[in-house]
Amino acid sequence: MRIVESKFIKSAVKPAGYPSSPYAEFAFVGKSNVGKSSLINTILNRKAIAKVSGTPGKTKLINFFEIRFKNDNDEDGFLNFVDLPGYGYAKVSKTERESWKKMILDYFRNRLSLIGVIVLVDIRHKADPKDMAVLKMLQENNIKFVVAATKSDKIPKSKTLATAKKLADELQINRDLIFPVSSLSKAGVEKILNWIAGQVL
Ligand SMILES: Nc1nc2c(ncn2[C@@H]2O[C@H](COP(=O)(O)OP(=O)(O)O)[C@@H](O)[C@H]2O)c(=O)[nH]1
Ligand SMILES: [Mg+2]
Repeated sequence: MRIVESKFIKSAVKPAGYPSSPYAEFAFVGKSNVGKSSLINTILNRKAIAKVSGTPGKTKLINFFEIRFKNDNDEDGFLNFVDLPGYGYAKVSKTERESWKKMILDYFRNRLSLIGVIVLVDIRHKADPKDMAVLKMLQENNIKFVVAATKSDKIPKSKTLATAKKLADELQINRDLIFPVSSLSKAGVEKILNWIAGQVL
């Protein structure tokens, strides 16, 4: 799969606001600042289609993007990418946490075109119960997922694989479902795109 072009479609909060696009959809979810917007930009070869923020906890909307790609036979195909609002920012109130959870669960349960979710975790951090709660939501709703262990450029290359495996064990997921990635060095980013391609092609 080769990305040809991508464009922002719209932001939404509730299912009524989701775009009525029929394309297979992939969503990116993870804690604020984990690197969701950066990974989307890197996969799409764009500098800032998804807004990268220095201030965590800023994106409170579900952002939809439309992607045109070429498959291996050079035929056109379309996908949607979704940048979901981040979680786990220490300063948010209980009410905000609850509304985040409702927004995400509504999305997981109501978005019929949703094919798979990329869950991002920082490769330097221990398994976080908040990430595990998201993985549980996905498993309970039979949604396919893969975990991108982000910012792999921040740890020595020699430790990347072992760290990712350990993280998979802590998260209680199959070790095949975790990929170390870096939006800075672009390491591993192709693996995420290949996983996406594998779900639709
Ligand atoms: N070193 C490094 N920094 C990253 C990487 N990805 C994102 N960042 C930085 O982490 C911060 C948050 O990134 P962002 O994509 O906005 O995270 P989001 O809140 O999950 O969307 C920004 O300062 C990025 O420059 C990465 O792969 N390596
Ligand atoms: Mg973001």
